[in-house]
Amino acid sequence: MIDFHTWTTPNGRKVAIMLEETGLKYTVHTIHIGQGEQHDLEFLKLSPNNKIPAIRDNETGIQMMESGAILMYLAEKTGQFMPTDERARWATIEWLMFQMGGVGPFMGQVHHFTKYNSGVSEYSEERYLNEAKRLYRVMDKRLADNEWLNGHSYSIADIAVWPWAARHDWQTIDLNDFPNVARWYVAMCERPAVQKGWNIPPTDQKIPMPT
Ligand SMILES: N[C@@H](CCC(=O)N[C@@H](CS)C(=O)NCC(=O)O)C(=O)O
Repeated sequence: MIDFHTWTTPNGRKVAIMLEETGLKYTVHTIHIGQGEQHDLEFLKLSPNNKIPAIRDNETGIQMMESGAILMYLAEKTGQFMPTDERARWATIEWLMFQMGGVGPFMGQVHHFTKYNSGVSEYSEERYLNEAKRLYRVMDKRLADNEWLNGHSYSIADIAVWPWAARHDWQTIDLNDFPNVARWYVAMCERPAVQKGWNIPPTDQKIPMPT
């Protein structure tokens, strides 16, 4: 059984989707980040960086923060969503790192400035939205020739990126401008584990669909 500490955000949803996809048994512990619960001392023991998601695997005693590391751990534990072929495995890690170093941090800033603090800093809104658009172009090119980001099969790289693309409405991004991303996005929306993972913890938010 895995203890899963999370909230209704893209980084939390990556792990929720992975847990649903793998069929692992888990218990959800909500950390309401808007109410500062990420700073509770008990949570800090699990996540020294004060951020969700974090897990404790009661089978191995391993506990961990950082969503990318957690996805790799769960992939290794279950032998799922990380190809064993050497090239495909490294391509998966490559695109997972693209998410961790680019998509997450920069799109997170778009949410901060464009969605929540619009009008505070025109420079920041423009800078981060331009970078987000550039990242969507990179993905669109990749997905023009590949069904999945690693060029091989559905993997933790797709699971890591999708929850960020699922905020395209917050980012003022029209997915129709990125038709290959839109095709990939809709294919993922059809997966039951993605739909379930979106709703962990339960939320009244709906998965935004391209119009
Ligand atoms: N690199 C971390 C980022 C985690 C992260 O930014 N989590 C956000 C929610 S999506 C959070 O807990 N924010 C609370 C805070 O910053 O106080 C990961 O991928 O796990």
